[in-house]
Amino acid sequence: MVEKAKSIWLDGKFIPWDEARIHILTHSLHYGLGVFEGIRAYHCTDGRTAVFRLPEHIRRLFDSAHVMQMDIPFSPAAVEEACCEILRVNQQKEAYLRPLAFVGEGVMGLHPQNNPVQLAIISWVWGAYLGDEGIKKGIRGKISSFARHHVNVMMTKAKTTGNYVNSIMAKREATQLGFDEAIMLDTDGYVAEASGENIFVVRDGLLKTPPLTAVLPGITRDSILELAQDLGIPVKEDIFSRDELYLADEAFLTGTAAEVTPLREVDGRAIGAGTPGPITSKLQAAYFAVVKGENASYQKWLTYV
Ligand code: PPE
Repeated sequence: MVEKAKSIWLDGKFIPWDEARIHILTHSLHYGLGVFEGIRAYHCTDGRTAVFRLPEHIRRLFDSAHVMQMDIPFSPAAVEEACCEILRVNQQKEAYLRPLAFVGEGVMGLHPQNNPVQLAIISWVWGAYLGDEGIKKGIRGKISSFARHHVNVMMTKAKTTGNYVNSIMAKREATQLGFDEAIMLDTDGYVAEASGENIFVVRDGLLKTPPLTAVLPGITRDSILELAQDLGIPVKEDIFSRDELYLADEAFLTGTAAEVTPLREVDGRAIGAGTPGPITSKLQAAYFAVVKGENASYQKWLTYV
């Protein structure tokens, strides 16, 4: 259960958590056209609270809305400010923020031209997405029988609510079979991403991640690519196959919720020694130092509340 906070921001107003309700005719509920973000605010080592890469997340929210032809009736600056304000109102030192733009009541059917676009921002406390044990020791992944979206079926650069039906099916399949997470191949058969994370592999010191053609342009992915370059780790954005993943020395998943979670096994094959490898551990430590405000060179990624 999500632990209730005091308020939820809805269409420009703070309302009590339990009163943030919508009508059953809300268009998005029927057809899956909504766009959202997942953002983390961290309790920094110096005691302050900082939102990680807030402008980049809000930009992606507006990009998603643009692709989906939804006009969010607030400016990006106003949404950024509302994200900070909800943390203050809810007195949360650390939280996960969920801006969600959706199509409200009006006409039904597939052409909701004049239905209002509504915007909610929810904040709740969310621990390690793939478990405390998973983030330390690594998780067990399974290649999904469900393919990731084709570029011309769902728009993968948009974080659209309906896209996640595909993720839910994959995640359910993987967990029902006793695995922690689903790893999805694209429609050409190459490794794409996990149900809610981007994926990286390491072999002979080279860090590799699939190109952005048909995966969500992850902000954690982007952060890891920049951190790796700074640490002198060679990186390459390139397609790779399922057996290349099996043969990786190291592999890990990245996402706002999942942060940097090592993969210790895929389809019953140990990845490397079956424990988080040195490059994974180095990048994970670097990521946590940055989000907690411990790295002076990366203050640019923090918005203090
Ligand atoms: N791919 C997918 C499909 C995805 O959902 C996410 C985020 C990413 C990659 C990584 O993106 P980024 O967070 O910008 O690094 N998944 C979000 C949803 C989690 C949920 O269960 O809800 C998240 O991590 O917030």
